Parts: sequence; C-alpha cells; structure tokens
Amino acid sequence: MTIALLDYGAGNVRSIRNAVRKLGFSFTEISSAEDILTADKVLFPGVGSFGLVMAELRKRGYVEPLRQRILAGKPFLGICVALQVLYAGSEESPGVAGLGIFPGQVQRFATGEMAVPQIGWNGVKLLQSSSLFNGYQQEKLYFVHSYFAPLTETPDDWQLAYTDYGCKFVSAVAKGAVAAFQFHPEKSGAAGLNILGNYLQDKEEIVLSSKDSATSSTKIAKRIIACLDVRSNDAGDLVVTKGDQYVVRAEGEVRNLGKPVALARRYYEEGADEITFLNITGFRSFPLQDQPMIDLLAECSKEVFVPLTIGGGIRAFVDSMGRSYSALDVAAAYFRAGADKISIGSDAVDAVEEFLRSGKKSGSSSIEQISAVYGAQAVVISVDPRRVYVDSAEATPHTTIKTIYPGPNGEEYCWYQCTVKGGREGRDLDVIQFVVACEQLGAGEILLNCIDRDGTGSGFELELIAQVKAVVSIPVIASSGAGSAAHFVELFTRTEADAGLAAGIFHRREVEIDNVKKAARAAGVEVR
Ligand code: 1PR
Repeated sequence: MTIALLDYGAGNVRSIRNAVRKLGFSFTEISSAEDILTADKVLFPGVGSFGLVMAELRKRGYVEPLRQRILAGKPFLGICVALQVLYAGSEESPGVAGLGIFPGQVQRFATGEMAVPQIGWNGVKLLQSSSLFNGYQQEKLYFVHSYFAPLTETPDDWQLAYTDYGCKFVSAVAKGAVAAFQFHPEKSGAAGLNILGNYLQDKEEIVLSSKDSATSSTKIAKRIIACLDVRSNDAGDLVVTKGDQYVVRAEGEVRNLGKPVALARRYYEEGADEITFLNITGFRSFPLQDQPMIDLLAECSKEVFVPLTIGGGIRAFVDSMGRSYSALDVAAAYFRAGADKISIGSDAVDAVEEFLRSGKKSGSSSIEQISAVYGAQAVVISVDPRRVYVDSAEATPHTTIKTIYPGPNGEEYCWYQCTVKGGREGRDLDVIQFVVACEQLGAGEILLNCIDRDGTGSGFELELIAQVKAVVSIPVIASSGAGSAAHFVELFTRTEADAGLAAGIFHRREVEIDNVKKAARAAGVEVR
C-alpha cells in the first residue's frame, strides 16, 4: 500500500512524517498529478494560509487531480487548512477559490470573549460514527487556527464532528473514504496517533452511520506547559538549566537539571500539553550554527507528539563568513527540524521600538516576516518584564498598576519594563505598549515571563497577567514563579490566562504535571 504525502515545503510536516513512521507505516512523496490519482492513500497536512495552499496546488497542477480523487471518494486525509480548502472559499483569502467539494465559506473567529487564534486542546463531538474514531475515548485534541468552517444548522451528511469555540465549527468531515480534520492528530498525543492510525490501517471505506444531534458542547482546556531553558554548560554539553531570576549559575557552575530530549520525553509521557525549549544564550551566538538546538528538536519530534515551541536567537544575523541570514531563515530551519511555533524575545523588542518610532509597519521585522509565511499561530513572543516601582501613576509615562506588593520604599505603583538579552538590558518600553504592538505586527501568542518571579516558587505574577490579558486578544501563556499545583489553580481562577508554564518545579520533581491537572480539575478548571 502506498501512503503518499502531499508536502510543498511550507512548514512543519516533520511531525506528521514522524507520526506515520511511529505508527509503523512508510510513505512516498507526491511529486506529480499522477501520484495523486494513483496512490492508495493520500495524506495532506495543509500548512500556511488558505490562499497560499491553493496557490501551491494550482502551481503544481494538483487542483483537478485532487478534486477528481476526492469526488471519486478515494482515500484522502486532509489536516487543518487542508480541511478548509475543501470548501468553496475563505475569508482568509478573499477571491481565492477553494477545491469546492463542499459549499460555503470558511470564516474567521470573532475576537471578544475567546482568544484568537484558538491554540490548544478542545473536544470533538461526533455527529456520526466512523471507523476513523474507533477507540476514541472523548479525549481532547490539539487545534491551532483562526479560521473555521461553520457547522450548519442541520448538519450535512459529510459533517462528521464539531467543536465549540465561541461558535460551533466543523472539526472533522468525511465522505466515502475521504476525510479531513481541523485538529492535528499528529500533535494530539496518544489519542491523535490512534485516529491517524485508524486512517492508515483502514482497508474499508470509512463507515458512517447513526446521526447524532449537535446539542452538547465542548470546551477548550487550559494548557499546562513544561519549559526547558537550554544552554551549553562549561564542558560544552547542552543541558537543561534553570535560573533564579535569570541567574543560572550556582557556585560558579551552570546548573544542570538534565538532558533536553530525555526531559521532554518525560514531560510528554506525564501529560504536558506542550513543550517549550528556550535557548537562553541564543542572543550571543550565530543561531544557525547552533546545530545542537536543531538536532535536539529533530530528535524530540520523533518521540513527542504534542506541540513544540523553540525560542532564543530568532533574529537576523551575519555569520563569521559575512553571509546574511534573515530571522525567517532561522525560523525556517527550526520549523523544518520539527518546531510548531517559534518564540521571539529580544528581537521583538527591537521590532516594536522601531514600529513605535516610525509609526508604521516595515514589513521586514522578524514578527511580520515569520507571521506572513507561517501564520500568526506559529509566532510566539517571549517577553521578560521586570517591575519598576514609582510613587504615583503620574511619575512615569508608562502604564502602571496600583500593586498589592509595594516596592522597597513603600511605592504603591509599578510598571513592567521590557528587557532584552535575558534580562541584562532594560528598555524604555512597558509591557503594555509592547504586547499591543506585537499583536498588531502579527504575533499569535504571548509567553509572559516575569523576572521578579522567575525561579522563586512564589506563584505567578497575577497583576501583570491580568493587565496583559486585558489589552490583547491573542492567547497569553503565564510563566515564572510556579511553586505548587495551587498556583496554577490560582492562575486559572483569578486571571483569564490561556496556559500556565513552569520549569523548576517540574525539573526538580517537586510537582507532577498530573497533580497540577488534578488540582485544576477539582477547582472546576477545564484541562486535558
Ligand atoms: O532574546 O530571542 O534570544 O530569546 C531568549 C529567550 O531565553 C527568551 O525567551 C528569554 O525569556 C529566555 N531567557 C534568556 N535568559 C534566560 C535566563 O534564565 N537567564 N530564561 C532566559 C527565561 C523564563 C522561563 C522560565 C520561567 C519559568 N526563562 O522560560 O522557564 O520563568 O520558570 P519557573 O517555573 O522555574 O519560575 P532571545
């Protein structure tokens, strides 16, 4: 049996390749229209915008063969945007015709109550039974998208499953042996691998029966993220380290808390919803010569089937031979190696300063470039703010809060200053100006650290998190200060944070991820 992969080189399809291999199947690459017609099974992990996908299909002459294959009901599985292009068109790329298998337009989520993009684990409700979902136990699956196919009032017979995110949308379609998912089975842990395995194994056509109604609802989970700060120690080995307020040396030595791939695998098995690697010395070296980080990702994505984010050193640079690389080149290398999202730190601060100075977008910043090619959902901004105390709100032009933790001289107000280079350098920029500008430039998510809390185990900086959540509509990951499961409960019950990230307590095994989830669940917080 030939499983043919439709990959036009636009993003991270390494994960789907790894997932197929992990399930014991091999695949061939589609390189001609003929391959589309003759393959036993086609697997199409759509990457990029609706318009980009259609342009790539058109350029390669794949539109008609795909339509032919799909209309004939021959085995086909599309993922994410590959579900959306089955429709007639999309608000994402007005005027671009889709494959038109299904009528209707793909729409954008309205901003408001829910963060956009939807990034995270949500449920799916089956409208029909399908062999694709054999063994499915109602687990949550991983979604990352800003656009969706609306569920029609009376579901059509090809609408297989739906999900709620402010509205009900179609999360799976199936017709004959043709299917497509809005979620990513290759990023949805064991539940996703099971579904993907069902497609790969199915010898029969996908069996559909017994219509259900679309009355119950699903809920997105708050994500629990394990973060691995990675750097070389003095012996030159890449290790996971952890600082106290960003100081990672203890008694002169870089703290060594384990090997990155082994730790990531452990967190995956223990139920982490996502794993983040931060190369904390990325600002010093030439990022693309940082081969170990690329190898690390490639290794990790063979075994870890939840989303992987990589940060540190995502910026333009000139190497020792005088060759220039753009931030997009650096990001592309990480996506090819298996990253789902990249995280920009210092370079985002420079980009925002330039944006605020000029009053217009340049189109050439790392945020804009990477977002335009890979989509906003692939661009995380990691910000390292630090408290600056003032006596009154009028004492500074920056946006302050009246804090419940007064400063060393009894100051009742503070603002959060953006820093670069791992907190070594402060800028005249507050976190509010910064995150608002990042969203405007095309960022899809904020990783909100706080140097004052980092490594202290004293709980998340709730005042900061609430202040940031109030001004952006993209998801916010709260980071720094987690010391117990109760701190996550406090985070999710007292702020609207979309995810909580921790490092030290997980590395030192002081708190298990599972215990965080149990505590959250007991407090009525939705988790996976
Ligand atoms: O500036 O684009 O090269 O990115 C550098 C990245 O490395 C940034 O994301 C920055 O936050 C991070 N970074 C730089 N120096 C350090 C350091 O520790 N010396 N780590 C550093 C930041 C913050 C979190 C940490 C949480 C949770 N680490 O990732 O894991 O605070 O910790 P906790 O749960 O133990 O409190 P660029």
